[in-house]
Amino acid sequence: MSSSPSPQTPPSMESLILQLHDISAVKFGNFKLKSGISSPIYIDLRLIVSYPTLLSQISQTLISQSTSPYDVVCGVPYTALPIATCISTCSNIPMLMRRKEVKDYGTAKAIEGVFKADQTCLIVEDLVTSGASVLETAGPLRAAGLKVKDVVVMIDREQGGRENLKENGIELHAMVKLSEMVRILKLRGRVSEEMEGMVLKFLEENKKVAVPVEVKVVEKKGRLVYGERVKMMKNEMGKRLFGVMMEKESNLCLAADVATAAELLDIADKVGPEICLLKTHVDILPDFTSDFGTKLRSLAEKHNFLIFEDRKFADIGNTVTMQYEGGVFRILDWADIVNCHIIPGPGIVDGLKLKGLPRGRGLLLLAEMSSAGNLATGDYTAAAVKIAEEHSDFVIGFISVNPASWPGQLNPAFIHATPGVQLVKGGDSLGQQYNTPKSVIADRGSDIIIVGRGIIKASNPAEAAREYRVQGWEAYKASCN
Ligand code: 5BU
Repeated sequence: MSSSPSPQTPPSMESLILQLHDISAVKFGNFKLKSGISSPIYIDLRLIVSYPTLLSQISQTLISQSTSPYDVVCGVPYTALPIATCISTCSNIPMLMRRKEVKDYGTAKAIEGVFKADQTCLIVEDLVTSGASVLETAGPLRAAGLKVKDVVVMIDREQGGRENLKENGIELHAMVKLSEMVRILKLRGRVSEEMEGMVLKFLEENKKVAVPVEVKVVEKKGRLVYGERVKMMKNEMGKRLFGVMMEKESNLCLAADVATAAELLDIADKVGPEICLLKTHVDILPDFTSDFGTKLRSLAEKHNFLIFEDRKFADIGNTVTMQYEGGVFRILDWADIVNCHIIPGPGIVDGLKLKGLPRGRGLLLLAEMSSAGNLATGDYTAAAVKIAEEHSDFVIGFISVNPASWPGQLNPAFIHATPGVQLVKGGDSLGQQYNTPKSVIADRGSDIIIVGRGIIKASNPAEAAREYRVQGWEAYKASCN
């Protein structure tokens, strides 16, 4: 490398660009990009870790960009991590790290480091094409409550990143644009005029690289109201559920885990006015009789709630058709909604849909669970989202715990129902973990609180249910503003 200015003096842009060319971080020729298209220019900024002076100079140049004030910095993994570290140590501003592998934002830590919600985080990136990688980092930072307004980047490839980021409330500050960089290299005799022309033509022809839908994140300004979301729901039962929630101003589901069918019908009648949904475990009722479904349905009609049998189907498609329709319980006849694990793969949804869709039923997928140490995390949760999208005629949403922290934007058509809710945070002796109605609805982005023992063990279950309903609904209204 040529002699460089001291690390304290920001070097000229031209010197930085020439140094990047010297170390072959910028190459010209014919390269096949990850997207499959051929490019006359290739940029590999991973190399800069081997050139500490250059790394430090680049970091200083990035700090000198004028952005909104920030409290913490976070590099987009992996190439920008050392740059962010340099920025942090030079400016004495704390750094955060986003874990790339952790998709289980519900329970595991997606963000490492110390911060407070409402602090502003500056994102640091090496190269921006569409802006998708920046958005993948902005998502979990915002889910953790941080504000993300700016990203500083070494090179802007001018292929739509600036616009895509702007749409998501993030301003791009680039050290240099790709076209400027090539112009400087041509002026300095590093590339021919012909090559400059090829690169400019390539940029012109590839101006807009779209961001995949799943990584678009919008700043959490307030959630869409149920009245808007109901229009996006494809399944009729899902539409009805949104309807009941709005009519009754209730996002409360009672988990009616009582000792007998008689008690269940009794509590359903008492708590009915407060709930949008009543959840059963029909296989725990010793006095189940074949008219149970008819009796429960008449209470559901009387109080305008839907019935959700928490059966958690988990077998192959063919078997679940029989479990859903047949046996002693004949769940299909009386349950508006059932749920299933996705461990067997999408065939389980096909099986349940075969029976349920013609009867106008809906399905919730278990994307997360509330119990400590459960395995419905990360890629499993992501797979549930994918299956739901592919079966949105039948799937109405998810059993989830912290949907606000899932990567990417949530599809507002889907309803999230969350178990593990009590008025105070805590747990039981068998692994259940409780969050409050407010934290579940307002912070974790869920729609429905599922409450069992918080209501059924209360001295006055109807009164307790009213309290849960009011808290849940207030949290929903607050999160819409
Ligand atoms: P509780 O009494 O509020 O802890 O009851 C919770 C209910 O939700 C109970 O019926 C469970 O079977 C159900 N549940 C849950 O607690 N956690 C989960 O992840 C799922 C269901 Br899925």
